[in-house]
Amino acid sequence: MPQPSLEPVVFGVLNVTPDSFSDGGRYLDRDAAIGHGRALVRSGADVVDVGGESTRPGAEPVDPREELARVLPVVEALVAGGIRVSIDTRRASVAAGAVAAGAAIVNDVDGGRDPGLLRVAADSGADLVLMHSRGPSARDGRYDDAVRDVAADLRIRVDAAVAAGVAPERLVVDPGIGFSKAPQENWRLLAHLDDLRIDGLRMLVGVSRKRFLGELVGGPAEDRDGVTAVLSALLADRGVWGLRVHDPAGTRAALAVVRRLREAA
Ligand code: PMM
Repeated sequence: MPQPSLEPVVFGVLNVTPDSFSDGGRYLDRDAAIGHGRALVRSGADVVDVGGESTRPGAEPVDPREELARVLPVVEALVAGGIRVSIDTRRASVAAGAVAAGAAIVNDVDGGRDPGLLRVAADSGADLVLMHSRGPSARDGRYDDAVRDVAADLRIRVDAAVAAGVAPERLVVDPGIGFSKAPQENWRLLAHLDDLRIDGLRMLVGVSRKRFLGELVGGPAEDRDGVTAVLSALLADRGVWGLRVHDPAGTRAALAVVRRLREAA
């Protein structure tokens, strides 16, 4: 089997929220958010993933108008600067506004459960990331077998998106690490990504700074960038198409290490 290219698409995380778990409040100011989006690209991101609603367990839902008001000026400014933007939202209206402003990718942590969001993706021709989740908290998931169940859930989401008119080549699946999964379920999913593949669709994985990594290194979420980089590079080595990270430079460096090792083999 040919080796994966080790040139994954790196998504830099930009949360324009007061309450996201690792960077909440830092980029709620518009100029700070735009500046950080540009910095993410300078440090190695191919795409900036802009979100206006925290997905942390227990977070207050945001009115979609407020969510759009947070993200739209940021999307507009980044797109105007030639940056490829993904909009991280569960809401059709937010997806529509961001895509109209030039976002190329809709990243939905609800896996396209809202038919309106699927219509936006179908009509716009934007790429669509369908992330797996049964809810934001680890307690929301009840699995007989996490790998089999997540694969079956994702298949349903993919079929719904295709039925709504989204071309399969525009779809990306994501196992939703940390969403409705206990730590050992996250690790099992990561160890069995090949069993989650659907029809050769691209796969995005986001492990960055997540709580299950906190068991490996103590301290605050920002201290998990090192383990995030190592794990992300290992996932790229297994053929993952996209990596969603807070610290693109660290992941780029880890990818370079794996590449050197391969070349020397
Ligand atoms: N994780 C978060 C938010 N959005 N989107 C995708 N596709 N995959 C993820 O794993 C994912 C996501 C939560 O992390 P954050 O609060 O650091 O943004």
